[in-house]
Amino acid sequence: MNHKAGFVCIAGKPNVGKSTLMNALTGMKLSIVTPKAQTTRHRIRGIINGEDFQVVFSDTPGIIKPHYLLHERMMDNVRAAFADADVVLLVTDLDEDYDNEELTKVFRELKTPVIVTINKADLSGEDEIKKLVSGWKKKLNPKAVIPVSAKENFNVEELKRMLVELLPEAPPFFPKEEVTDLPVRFFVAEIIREKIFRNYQQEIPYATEVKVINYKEEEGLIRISAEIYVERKSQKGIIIGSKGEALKKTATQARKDIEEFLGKKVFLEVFVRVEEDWRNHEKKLRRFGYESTNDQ
Ligand SMILES: Nc1nc2c(ncn2[C@@H]2O[C@H](COP(=O)(O)OP(=O)(O)OP(=O)(O)O)[C@@H](O)[C@H]2O)c(=O)[nH]1
Ligand SMILES: [Mg+2]
Repeated sequence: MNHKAGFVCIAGKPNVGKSTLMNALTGMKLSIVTPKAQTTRHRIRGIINGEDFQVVFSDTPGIIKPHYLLHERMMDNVRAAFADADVVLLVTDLDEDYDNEELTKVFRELKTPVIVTINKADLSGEDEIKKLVSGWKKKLNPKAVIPVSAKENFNVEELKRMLVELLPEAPPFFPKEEVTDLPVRFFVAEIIREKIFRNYQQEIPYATEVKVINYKEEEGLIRISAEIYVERKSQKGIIIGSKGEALKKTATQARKDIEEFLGKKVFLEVFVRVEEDWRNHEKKLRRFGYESTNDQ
């Protein structure tokens, strides 16, 4: 039997629903989703298998102009995902202007086949979708333009079939029981970061990083310690909140989701620390898992 396998890079502007789509395509919740832009900072792989196929999806950070070294590292992660992609899935939403030359230039210059998805179709009428479909066809001449709703699971199966079709014949790249290549600790830290993005406003989520410092399986319980890093002392106060209530709420929400993710009872403790200027600090970024592509 012929076996298809390959890499699909999910890319586009921030907040268009790339992570929601990755979760819908894989049927897992590997990527965190929030209403705020720039939620995803890493390349997150999600792997799905059939008897005769394997698709390795990469969810990536939204494409932006870098203002911090952190942003440059995020864009390095996007480039790395482009580099090994067999198919690029450009995720757009209804607000997106297909005349955005800056974005379309990136995708036009790719040698890899591109599929354009118009996400959030649940929020739109047929006429608007038709206009967007023909606009993207003219602009990028992609393999296909397909309206989807990642949230409502509309056209997601069709998109998956289309992607498998475009993959080359190859044996699987990862063992068939693996669903990602990232460690459990990464996903635990991401779940905590999701709650921070949802609970705090303005600069706070963007100035925050999370790292799991201890992870220990005990009988019937997983004991986890994590550190939340902010850039300034004043931000630490905001994260903790009056009488520690804000942090308690965040930690409780995170613990519940981590329990669901791991399928086990979890004891979670979180500490808040100040790491001055971490977003622009080479070594601190490396410690948080952001490698420069020049390092590889
Ligand atoms: N109505 C609707 N909302 C959606 C859909 N897909 C995603 N969203 C919402 O759009 C927002 C952003 O979703 P994400 O999946 O985090 O977007 P992203 O492109 O990964 O964002 P970044 O990681 O910040 O670049 C969230 O509030 C989602 O619930 C959809 O199909 N329909
Ligand atoms: Mg995302």
